[in-house]
Amino acid sequence: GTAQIGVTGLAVMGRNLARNFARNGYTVALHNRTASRTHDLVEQFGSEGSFVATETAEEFVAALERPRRLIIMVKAGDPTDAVIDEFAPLLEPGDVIIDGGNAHYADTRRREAKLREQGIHFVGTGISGGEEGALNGPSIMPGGSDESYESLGPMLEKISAKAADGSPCCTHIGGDGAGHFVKMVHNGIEYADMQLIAEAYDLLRHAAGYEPAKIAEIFRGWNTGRLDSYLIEITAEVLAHVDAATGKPFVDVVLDQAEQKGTGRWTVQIALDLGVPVSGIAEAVFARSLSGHADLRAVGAGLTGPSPADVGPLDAADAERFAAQVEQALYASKVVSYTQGFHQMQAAGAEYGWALDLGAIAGIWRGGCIIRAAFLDRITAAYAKDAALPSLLADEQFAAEIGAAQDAWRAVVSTAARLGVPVPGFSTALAYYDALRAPRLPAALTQGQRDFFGAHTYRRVDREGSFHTLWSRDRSEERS
Ligand code: NBP
Repeated sequence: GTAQIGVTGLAVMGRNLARNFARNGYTVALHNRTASRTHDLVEQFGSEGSFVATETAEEFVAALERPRRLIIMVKAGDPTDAVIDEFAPLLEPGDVIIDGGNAHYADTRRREAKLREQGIHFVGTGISGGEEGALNGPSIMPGGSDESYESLGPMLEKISAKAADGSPCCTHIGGDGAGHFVKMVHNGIEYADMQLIAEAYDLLRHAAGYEPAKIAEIFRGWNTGRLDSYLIEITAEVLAHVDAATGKPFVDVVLDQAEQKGTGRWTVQIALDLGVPVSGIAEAVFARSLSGHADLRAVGAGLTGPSPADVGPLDAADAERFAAQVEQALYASKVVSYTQGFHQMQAAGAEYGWALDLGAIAGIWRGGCIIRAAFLDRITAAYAKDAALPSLLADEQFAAEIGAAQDAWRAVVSTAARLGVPVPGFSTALAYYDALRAPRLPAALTQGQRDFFGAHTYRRVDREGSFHTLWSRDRSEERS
């Protein structure tokens, strides 16, 4: 065969990825369960580069140069296993299967282990950026063996997005499921970012009393500063949009029930298993879930409490001051949610033996993906200064920035509480920050309660060992 790469699964993502490879000068073998998709691609886009259309699995494998590299871009889950089972028997040791779908990292670990027995490299690869990114340059997060990256890496780097400094948004993440794990956390952080932006909007709308068009302007202003990011940019676009049918702001005609596909939920589920507090991501997932419970919200409509309408909008000067405070609260909360997401990756690296380069991971999110942002350079810089940074909040610059933002952050959270505007993201981030700062936590009391009802024991601040108090007897203490 002559094709340097093959793509099987030619729906939107696979088709665009195949075109991206071809536009970058690679010969691309094409395959899809339903052959018409393959022929459609060649008919419509054949002139963009060199394609080899194939119909059967045997033809597809035969079209590939050795070692063979084939990308699976089918629906995640059972279809991925079905395709692996179809192709694996046709492959030889040294060949590389890349799964570019949104697989759960545990599935990737299982598939990698199984194919490794056959000498086949299985590279679970996170790909972010949707169909646009797949065509013009996504952020790419490949896991799998070091050896597989040697032959595959340069091709993936070539088709990836490029950051402002020209570096590719692709790096070898780590062994087996590391790529899909990191892609999952990326999505979790995306949920948190979106929730924080939504809360900022809600406060500007209801506490400051601004209209969506004005808020769009404010976001455009923020987008020239430290919050410069794709999500802030598109938020301004959405807020400025007017519904053609009604002439109302678009955001006012959309049903306020957010949906989700599940990667945010995975991030939180796994964080619970790893024992990592990712409260910002969790609140974002819960906020979407709560929004969808129309029944509960109907109950809530009858509950008493303050509302911004009782207070009325702020006067112009106060509204402007408040908007500046919201920017600070948003930035500080964002730093906290990235801190939590990076903690989760660090913990997973230790759990699964992945040597994750957290600075490089921030680096490849600078282009192509949904959370691309100027801010990521700062994270890369923090890890460049100290690769073993225990937390992003241990970085002097982040700590100083949050320190400077905190008065405004506290003012915003208390204003929200006073007016009855829900800000789960802002307030959980602040609670995390304050919990880390606290010289003593009430966890001591929790331990006492656990010992009381379940003899779960506790440790003391002044002596080594585990202790139990004989609560139902004379309340003397024994070593356990
Ligand atoms: P879909 O997720 O809609 O999957 C459609 C493709 O899967 C078609 O090629 C279909 O073949 C194939 N397929 C199915 Br379904 N069952 C199969 C089976 N049993 N055997 C062989 N092929 C099977 O496509 P997509 O939206 O392009 O996404 C592809 C992957 O990329 C997914 O894992 C997705 O989660 C991931 N992803 C998507 C995005 C995005 O923005 N859409 C972003 C990043 C990653 P057919 O044509 O014969 O039905």
